[in-house]
Amino acid sequence: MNVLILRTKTIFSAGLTIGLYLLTFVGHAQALTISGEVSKPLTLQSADLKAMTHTDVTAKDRDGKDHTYSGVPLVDLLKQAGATLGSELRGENLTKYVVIKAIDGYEIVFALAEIDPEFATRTIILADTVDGGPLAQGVGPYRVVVPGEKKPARWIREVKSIDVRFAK
Ligand SMILES: Nc1nc2c(c(=O)[nH]1)N[C@H]1C(S)=C(S)[C@@H](COP(=O)(O)O)O[C@H]1N2
Ligand SMILES: [Mo]
Repeated sequence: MNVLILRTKTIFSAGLTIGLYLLTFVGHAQALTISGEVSKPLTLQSADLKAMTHTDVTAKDRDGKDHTYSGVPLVDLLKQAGATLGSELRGENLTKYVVIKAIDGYEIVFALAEIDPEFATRTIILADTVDGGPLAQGVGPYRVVVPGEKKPARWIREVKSIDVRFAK
């Protein structure tokens, strides 16, 4: 009887361990949602992002060394979700902004016009690799990289969602 309980416990804790490992893995393969003021709300898996055209951004990190981030321009992600960009970015659509949220609750904002290449001179990306490899745990799987910004405070780590809103 006691042996049976012990075995059950062993099997249970083994299952729990495997479950936790799987969770870590699934957590790293985090999906990205794009929602709000868009015509086609989306959930992208890491394979979907990987398949999209990437742009490189080289910038200095906290270590003072150059690192090359590769990622999908935010404009392409938002276009895929049907955000009002390009010729549609005028009038009241210019009051739209994008809220990007991270797993730890950190949030940052860009005006839609900061992301549109007809306005912006820089390309903001959602990076999925740095120097050819995946982003570190606690940074990735996705991080926003903003070229030319003096402070990296909007380089939001562990991005989980992008929400387009009207400022009214
Ligand atoms: N998810 C998340 N991203 C974040 C932050 C945060 O607290 N949470 N802090 C920001 C701030 S204020 C800075 S200065 C940079 C620091 O980036 P680093 O840790 O790569 O140097 O990350 C930014 N991205
Ligand atoms: Mo910061």
